[in-house]
Amino acid sequence: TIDPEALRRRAEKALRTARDRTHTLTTCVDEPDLTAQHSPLMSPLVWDLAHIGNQEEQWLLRAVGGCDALRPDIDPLYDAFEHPRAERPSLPLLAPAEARGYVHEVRGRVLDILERVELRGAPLVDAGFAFGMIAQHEQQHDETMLITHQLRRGPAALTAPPPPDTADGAVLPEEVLIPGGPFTMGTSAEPWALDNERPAHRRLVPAFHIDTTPVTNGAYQRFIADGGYAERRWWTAEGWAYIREHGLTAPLFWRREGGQWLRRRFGVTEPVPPEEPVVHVSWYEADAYARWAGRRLPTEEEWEKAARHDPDSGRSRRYPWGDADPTPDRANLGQRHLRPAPAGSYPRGASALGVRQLIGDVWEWTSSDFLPYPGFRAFPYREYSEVFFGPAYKVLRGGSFAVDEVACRGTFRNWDLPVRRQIFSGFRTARDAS
Ligand code: AVJ
Ligand code: FE
Repeated sequence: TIDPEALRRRAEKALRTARDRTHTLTTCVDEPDLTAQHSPLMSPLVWDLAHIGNQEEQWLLRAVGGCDALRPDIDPLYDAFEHPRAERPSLPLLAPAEARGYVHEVRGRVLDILERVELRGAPLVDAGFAFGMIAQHEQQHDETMLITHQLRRGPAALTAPPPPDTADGAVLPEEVLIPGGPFTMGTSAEPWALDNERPAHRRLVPAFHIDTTPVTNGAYQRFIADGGYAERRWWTAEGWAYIREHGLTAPLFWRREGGQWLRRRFGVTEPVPPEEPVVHVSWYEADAYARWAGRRLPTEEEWEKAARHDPDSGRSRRYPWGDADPTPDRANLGQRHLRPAPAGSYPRGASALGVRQLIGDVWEWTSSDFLPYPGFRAFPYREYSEVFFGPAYKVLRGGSFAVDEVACRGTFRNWDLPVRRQIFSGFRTARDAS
């Protein structure tokens, strides 16, 4: 058990870190850019802003604090299930100044509640869960807003230094053998783990090989140059239909000019760097690449075993490197750098068996459908995970440069439709050991 004062400070810091990022993402463009819809796939930035405040109001002021609703009238506007993203610009949304005032008002009251509520007992407050959940929710929308920024046309609004050079000069093997046997998947101990990560359970995973690093732009270019997008045999039936219908020939934001690949990233066009992990590919493209390479995507349990299993102790760690929280020398997280680091970076973030960059850089597609673990219980609301379980959604693991550490760990599960590629999605490949 953690000292209640330390828990309060941790919750306060997580909320503050999220709000600082939200502030940057919603003040770096002018009013018309906040209320515009930059892509039918995304909400206007000002919707995300007020939705962040509305979720915080519902869970921390009303559910935890027992307060009356501050703005019950706006609940339906910011309910993600009532209005699909494409519809949101036509709603009577709060204007930017009103939205800012609203989230500020909610936060002030939340900090008062955090000082007086006992962070023990009922599952919603135990170990500060609801505060952690809301910090994660805001950070997830900060990633969503960064995607909106990437889709936005026009000059750069955000800048960040490139990732530090952490390469250790080691000659890395292409792949790492993960021995067969049981391991513990999921968690019952991590206090702020969300419902879909629970409970911890044993899984038998046969031996397999997994790429030491995510697949790079250079490797992906060889797939393109080899006619990967033109050859039916690498693709599933759905994947082939999808790339044909949309005329896809490269990752999103790439363009061929003068014999080289260029891409637009946060308002700047640059040559595609061959050593960086590929990003903005759909599950269909990741799956086709793996087949072309004579390999396959890892399953979700293979990914988690590679990331957490310590063969010496037999236990599962919180992160590849151990149980300590992420640090800037171990993983590229938190929008500190607005790009993935070159493949092979972050030796200090390697797993027990030497797999690198499992946490941060790019989300990694797995072959698995998004399904509940044995013993799953929806908490605290069915709409977080449960309504998405089934074959429509594929699981992504490991977080990206755009995810904050509060919403990223060895057990964290993300999911999306296999057609999606505006997200910061990459992948690595695997093969059976037999
Ligand atoms: C877990 C990233 C799929 O953004 O749709 C945000 C997170 N849930 N608000 C999403 C979420 C409710 C969710 N993902
Ligand atoms: Fe949300």
